[in-house]
Amino acid sequence: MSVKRQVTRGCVESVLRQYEMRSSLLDAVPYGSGHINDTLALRVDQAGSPLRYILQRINGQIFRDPPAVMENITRVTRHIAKQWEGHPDATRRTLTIVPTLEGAAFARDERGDCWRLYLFIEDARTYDIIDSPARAQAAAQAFGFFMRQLATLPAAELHETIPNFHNTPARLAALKRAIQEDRSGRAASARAEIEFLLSREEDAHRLLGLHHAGRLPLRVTHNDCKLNNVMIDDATGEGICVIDLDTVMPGLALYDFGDMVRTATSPAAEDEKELSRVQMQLPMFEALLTGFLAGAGSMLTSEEVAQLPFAGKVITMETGIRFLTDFLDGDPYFRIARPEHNLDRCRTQRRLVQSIEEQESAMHGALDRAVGKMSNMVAS
Ligand code: ADP
Ligand code: GN1
Ligand code: MG
Repeated sequence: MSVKRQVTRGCVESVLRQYEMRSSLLDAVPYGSGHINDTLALRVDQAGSPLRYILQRINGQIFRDPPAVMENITRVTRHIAKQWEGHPDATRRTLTIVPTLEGAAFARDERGDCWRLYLFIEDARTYDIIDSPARAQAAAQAFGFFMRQLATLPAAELHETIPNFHNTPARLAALKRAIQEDRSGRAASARAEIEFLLSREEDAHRLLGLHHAGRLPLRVTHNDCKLNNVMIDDATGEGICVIDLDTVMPGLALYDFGDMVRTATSPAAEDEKELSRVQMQLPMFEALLTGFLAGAGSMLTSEEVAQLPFAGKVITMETGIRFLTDFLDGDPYFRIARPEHNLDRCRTQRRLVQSIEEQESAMHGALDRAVGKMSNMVAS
């Protein structure tokens, strides 16, 4: 089981000693709502005025090779930064790693954990729940464009930071193992969720099956396209910067699009207890399609486009499977704030899968409309 460690001021100070602004820290506060790493917003005194940074401790239990993660992030951010060279807003269009005094992309604390420092992207924010189709479209366009910007980065140059990350059949096998072991004696309380997820085995295989049949290409993908991983500009509403780059590695475009469907089409939080609030809203889905197609442009193959309505279902299942596995194993992976947190999260995923299944044909209709809009734009 993983040990969840506290971030102490001493720990932050020992890291900051390795950076140029070491003596000017005003304050450091926990930031964001991620489940894996620890994020802090720092304010430092820069010649009399405060300047913000993001400081993150990489979760070494989950990312077993943090230097490889940072090598990937360095490659990816440099590749994107080159494409923005000369643009007045260049430093808000991709993450900028602040190097240590020795020029490294990360620092280690006395316990050996790795930390990284980024410039703070000001006048923009992330949303855990998106309430307007316009914002969903902006976020999806940013993720689509991100994939297009990385199309020229050779996949072989990237490390696989978590092997089999979006291998849904392997995730299902892990769930079966967890049910069998029932380490925490919790399986009985999750009967309905177990049954629901185990009965969708065929769906779990579809995208990887198409990939193995040569019908879906491997690309450089983000692999964690949660809506709160894109910064939306406060003034323009544009999705300006894709963040949280730990899992950028070779993958399938559909898992990226699917995660947007999972996190942007429902008005409820991922851990909502009132399940009647969880639903796939078609206007949001259509906005995601429009944005993603505009951002990724013509790089998507016709098979990828055809599978867009299915993508949300498979990753919502997969995420439900992961939450449930973690619940059965005693919560070693995802950060929790209450004992049944992972079970609650699994239940929202289950409800969302049902909602998607109820609306499959309407989702195909939305795809036809979005593709039609794109071709009209290209033709005119
Ligand atoms: P996690 O892996 O825990 O989700 P993220 O990298 O997504 O961590 O960061 C958590 C939150 O911190 C984000 O949702 C975002 O609001 C904020 N954040 C991250 N990087 C920056 C940045 N460079 N500038 C401003 N805010 C940021
Ligand atoms: C984790 O770190 P965060 O909150 O962005 C997880 C994703 C899950 C997500 C579910 C490395 O993302 O894969 O989809 O939680 N990241 C990792 O909310 O496992
Ligand atoms: Mg995040």
